[in-house]
Amino acid sequence: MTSSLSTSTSVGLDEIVERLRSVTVSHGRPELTGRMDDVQALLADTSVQVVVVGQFKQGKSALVNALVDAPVCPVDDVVATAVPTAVSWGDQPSAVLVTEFAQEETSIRTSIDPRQLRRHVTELAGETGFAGSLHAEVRLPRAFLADGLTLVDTPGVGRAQAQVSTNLTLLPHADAAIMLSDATQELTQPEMGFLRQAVALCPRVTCVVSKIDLQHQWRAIVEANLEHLAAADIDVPLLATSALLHDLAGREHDDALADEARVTALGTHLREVVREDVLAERRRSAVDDILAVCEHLMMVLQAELRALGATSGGAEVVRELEDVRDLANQLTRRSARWQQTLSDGAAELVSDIEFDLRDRLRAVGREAEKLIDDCDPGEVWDDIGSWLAESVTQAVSDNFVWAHQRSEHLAEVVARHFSLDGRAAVPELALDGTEQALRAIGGLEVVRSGRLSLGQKVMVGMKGSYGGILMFGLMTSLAGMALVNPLSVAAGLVMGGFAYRQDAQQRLEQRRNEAKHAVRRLIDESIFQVGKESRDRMGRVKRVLRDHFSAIAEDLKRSLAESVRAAKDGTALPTDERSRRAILLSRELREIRQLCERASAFTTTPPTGRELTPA
Ligand SMILES: Nc1nc2c(ncn2[C@@H]2O[C@H](COP(=O)(O)OP(=O)(O)OP(=O)(O)O)[C@@H](O)[C@H]2O)c(=O)[nH]1
Ligand SMILES: [Mg+2]
Repeated sequence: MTSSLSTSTSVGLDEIVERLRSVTVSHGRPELTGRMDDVQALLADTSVQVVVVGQFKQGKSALVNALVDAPVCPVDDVVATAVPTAVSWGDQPSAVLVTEFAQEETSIRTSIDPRQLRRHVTELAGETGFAGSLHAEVRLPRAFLADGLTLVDTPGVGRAQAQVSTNLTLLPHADAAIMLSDATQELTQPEMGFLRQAVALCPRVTCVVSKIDLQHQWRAIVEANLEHLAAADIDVPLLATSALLHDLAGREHDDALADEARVTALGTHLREVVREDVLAERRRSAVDDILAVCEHLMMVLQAELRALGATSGGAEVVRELEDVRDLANQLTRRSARWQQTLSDGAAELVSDIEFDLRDRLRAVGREAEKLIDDCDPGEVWDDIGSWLAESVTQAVSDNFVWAHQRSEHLAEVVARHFSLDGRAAVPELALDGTEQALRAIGGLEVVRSGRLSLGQKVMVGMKGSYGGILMFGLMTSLAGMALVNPLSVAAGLVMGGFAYRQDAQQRLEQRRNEAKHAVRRLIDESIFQVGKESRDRMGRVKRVLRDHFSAIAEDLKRSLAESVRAAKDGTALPTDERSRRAILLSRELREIRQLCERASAFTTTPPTGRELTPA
């Protein structure tokens, strides 16, 4: 067992990884070598994906174009973006349409002419006929993208409810997000709702007030938005831009106008703050892995050193070996508890999520009933239907986001079983779209409009007036008048009107009852369908976590077995070789410790200032 370690103070993280990797090779630990390969790949990855999200027509595509200084994403007053489009660096302009299938690894890639993107990524494309999800990948030779930045233009939220879900599913995989809201008005309720979800799913969200050229008072809008963010306790930077002015400034080579457009400032923020933060986090995660691998290696070295330190052949050797075995068993028991934590945690999670879903949807139901009590549902049933669809979608996606956060928390709790200081990697969890669950919900039943035809109105009135004429006619006939006389006809008219009004009230009540029943049925069905989907989803999350942590448990088991083996080997050595071996191992141990320390120093780099104000 020799090592190629040397002590140098100016060693970079890559070099530490390289050295540690060679130690894992010399120790014959392929699983640890594999982990170091992953760390190398992580450090080599400088790509940073930023998704641009926001409501419909806020200028998302125009902003992406302004940032890359090229008319790549289709911008239009009417025709909307329908397919997420990732724009990244390439030495030649190119575009590919990618269809992915959820249950399969395969995807279909079709090259297209980048100038024809409009035909493929907007509403003009129509349905693809594929069941999978579609996105486009565009490559451009632009300096702004050269160091790995990828901008993803997305369909606007708000036109189709399903879009909320598609955009939400993009967020957990993205490194950062830009949430756009134009300067024509302050952040709206739905925008705040979406922003809250975005912040929960994506670690670096930047708010952008777009189209400031349209609004003289844009600073007031920015101020108001900052207040909304503070009131909602959302701590994200907020910038203001105008893609239009940026474009104009570019064409006229007007630097002052370019400054006013502020798109360059946003670009600088993305590259210098957001990108740096992403890379720093990658470094932190690499350091965590390095420390974990060091721990595994040191465990084996320490076990052998202890065994070597024992007096040869005596009872001390046996005791040392037993100690190492004890330690091994203790650690195995500790890590065995993770399975229990995972299954208990997952069961608790399922019931909490179901409770949360029921709670949210029932609240929507109660609000709908209140609305129905205040109106004639027959007249505004379509409006109630759209309100209900929007509210159910919001409630379900809030529930999905919450479930996602809870699952991530569960992964962290399980991870604590694997290391003394709770440092173990947690897997990335995907957020499933809500559309599957929402699609399964049947529509809202129709409630009659309550409008009567002229014939029906006459019939209702006649029923009342006939009774009136008869009653008064009989009374007046006692006074010697004819059955149908002016008095009895007048009474008939009054009673006819009364009957009509009473009947209308009864029919309104009936419609309200029908409407409330329809709402209750829809809410119950939503709870059932979404609950089913939610249980399936938790099953998937549990499988991902179990596979991930089983692999970590395997590594730990291997290190423990190695420790016992190394201790045995150590005790079996003749006395004269023992001290030589002990010197070698101590040096190796010291060197690994030094690598650990140096690696740890990389996580203490001061964070870059992220506060940016638009003024
Ligand atoms: N005045 C002005 N108009 C802008 C600006 N940015 C975008 N627009 C206009 O706003 C409209 C919508 O712009 P898009 O970039 O297509 O908006 P979007 O958010 O991508 O829209 P969807 O993808 O359909 O949701 C277009 O008519 C643009 O010309 C801007 O900075 N200033
Ligand atoms: Mg667009």
